[in-house]
Amino acid sequence: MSEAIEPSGVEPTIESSESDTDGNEEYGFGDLSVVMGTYNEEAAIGTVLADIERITDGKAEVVCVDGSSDRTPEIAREHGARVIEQEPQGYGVAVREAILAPDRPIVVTTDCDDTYPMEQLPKFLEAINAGYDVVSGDRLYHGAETMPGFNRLGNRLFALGASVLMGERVHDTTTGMRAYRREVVESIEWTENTGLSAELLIRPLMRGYDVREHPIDYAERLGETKLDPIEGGAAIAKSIVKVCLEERFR
Ligand SMILES: Nc1nc2c(ncn2[C@@H]2O[C@H](COP(=O)(O)OP(=O)(O)OP(=O)(O)O)[C@@H](O)[C@H]2O)c(=O)[nH]1
Ligand SMILES: [Mg+2]
Repeated sequence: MSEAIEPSGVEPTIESSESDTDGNEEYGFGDLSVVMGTYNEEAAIGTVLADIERITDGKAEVVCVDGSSDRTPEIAREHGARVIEQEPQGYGVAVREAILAPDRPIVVTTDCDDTYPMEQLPKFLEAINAGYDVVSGDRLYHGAETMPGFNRLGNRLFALGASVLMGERVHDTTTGMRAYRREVVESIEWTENTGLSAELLIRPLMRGYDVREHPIDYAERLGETKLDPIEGGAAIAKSIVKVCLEERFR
């Protein structure tokens, strides 16, 4: 599934949605909400939000579900982001709230650690405009050399295991950067916490939504990780098995 997206020849429109000649809706950056969980990310948040602003010409809405005790929420507000305060309860609790908060038709998730390339937002939007329901950033396609080796191996194994259980090859189940049509995130009940990222790929795929993996670069993290690799890895493995079985016998 992981191939570069065919250039459609149509640049995403910057303004909000317009109909093309076939009557299909063509989304622009004004239709986009970029959402993230933020937990003590003051080393990265300024860069991440400035990148989103620059790439989308200030048109994308940004939503941060924040559990920080540092200056992260102040910096987010200075950049015009909407900040939803939440006690820190883990990645998935924050990101579930973040994906369900916006009213805009396209929701993009990212981490607030400067690892994901916001330069790829136009390509993600282009793939949605080409008809995909979910566009998933595949970090492993280009090697993800900046990812800690243990995490890289774990992420490859998660993708392999999920592929076997789903009967469909996927390459990166745990990526934090994806675009979703809002109806996808609203029509499914999300149950996982650390494993939410895998769940957000597996359930739509197993329900027949059009999902596309799009290769992305992955940069070294700014600031401290919020994930314990062993404990987090075990939780993700458990989520993958549980979610695949639930979807298979649904
Ligand atoms: N609000 C909130 N955000 C969280 C929580 N846990 C993690 N996050 C955020 O979720 C995102 C993902 O966490 P990361 O620490 O980047 O986890 P990771 O991507 O698996 O690991 P590395 O990027 O390699 O450190 C980051 O933006 C965190 O700030 C939480 O309990 N509450
Ligand atoms: Mg991260």
